[in-house]
Amino acid sequence: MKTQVGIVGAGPAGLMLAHLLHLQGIESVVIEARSRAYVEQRVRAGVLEHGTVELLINTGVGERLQKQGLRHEGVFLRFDGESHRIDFPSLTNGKSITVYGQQEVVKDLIQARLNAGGALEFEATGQALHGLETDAPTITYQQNGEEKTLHCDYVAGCDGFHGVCRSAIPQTILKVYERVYPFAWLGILAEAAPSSHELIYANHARGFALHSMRSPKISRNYIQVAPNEDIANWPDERIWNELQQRLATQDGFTLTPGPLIEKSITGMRSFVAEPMQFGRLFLAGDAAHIVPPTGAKGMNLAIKDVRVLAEGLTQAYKHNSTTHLLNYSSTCLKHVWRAQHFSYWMTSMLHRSNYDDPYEHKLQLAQLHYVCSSEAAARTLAENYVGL
Ligand code: RFL
Ligand code: PHB
Repeated sequence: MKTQVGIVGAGPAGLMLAHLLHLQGIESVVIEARSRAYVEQRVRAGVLEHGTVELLINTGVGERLQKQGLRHEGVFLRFDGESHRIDFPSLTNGKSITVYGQQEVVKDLIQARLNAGGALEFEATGQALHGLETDAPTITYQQNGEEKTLHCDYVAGCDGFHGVCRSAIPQTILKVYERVYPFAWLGILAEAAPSSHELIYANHARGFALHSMRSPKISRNYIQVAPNEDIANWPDERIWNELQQRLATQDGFTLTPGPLIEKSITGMRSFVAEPMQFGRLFLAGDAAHIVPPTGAKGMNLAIKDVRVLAEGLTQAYKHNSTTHLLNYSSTCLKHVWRAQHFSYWMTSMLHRSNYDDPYEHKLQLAQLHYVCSSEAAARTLAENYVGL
């Protein structure tokens, strides 16, 4: 098989790249390790930045998003039993965010890909990259018991944090920056009407909690737990009880419970691999960087990367200019590090990293009061949250 761009991974990064390239008349093949059903059901992100929403709409994949997405103009920060609202439009020249599940974005992009007649290979495993320093790289893999080879001009490594592409960059070249946090998130998806019309981020003595949603009938909640926590220790009732305690207010907020659809624990990590390019290989999204989910940045960053990559590839194919492509890594690392800082800052302000450290808690409260009382500080949160 031969194509122009070989894309490894059918997450938001890989699928959006294939879509943007298709709109420019550039051919690609997307190779995905899992099945279509698996990638369409995987519950993950929920918050789309203003620019992500605009891109999806402007490139023709925003129809369901416009019907089903929930436009939010603010979030609540909750601490000391009180809620404080950060208003996005007034602080960011009218911008907002949209709550729409990542798996819905993935479904929309898969549908667009299939409608366009583009190649999308599911259940393809054992990927290996070859000839990245030549102008004719190849990707080998297995599918249906057959050995296959894809010949291409460029390889896009969009295979997430646990993928194989990043390790194709020699250790002598790749520099990794990393922080692992001493806590994890236990997340639930529940058949329960949201108890607030906007997201609530809570700093509580018992640990962080987040109330989010997917639709008027489905809520999505998270609580901070120990990194090595066993999900078996968390029967549904204990989770609801803990959420209620951490989200409680002096004026009696009550959380509506309901049957769980999904429950899982995710570790929290900050990670950047530099450079994001090696020869003809370009890493995008979680394959190159991870942020803790507190700032809701991961998927949005993945989309930003492939926007830059699609532009670089378009310049290379249509205008015979590789300047954009050669600057790919340095261009992306600017937005990557901004999001790294914001995610780290939100995470540090809202979680208990040491329950025996009253000084840490006092500092967090001082920062939260500042964010909720100074317009300059509130704007810093708002403009980063809706996307710079
Ligand atoms: P993905 O989504 O991991 O997709 C990678 C794809 O590659 C496949 N793959 C391979 N395919 C072929 N060969 C191989 N060797 C392969 N190895 C892996 C995988 O099966 C998969 O289909 O990466 P991508 O596209 O870079 O997208 C990144 C986002 O998924 C991620 O950053 C977000 O989910 C992070 N995130 C959030 N981001 C936001 O923007 N807003 C949020 O509100 C938000 N909330 C979250 C989150 C992530 C969370 N978890 C579970 C980590 C909340 C949570 C709890
Ligand atoms: C979600 O709805 O899944 C969600 C919302 C906000 C975050 C992270 C996840 O910061």
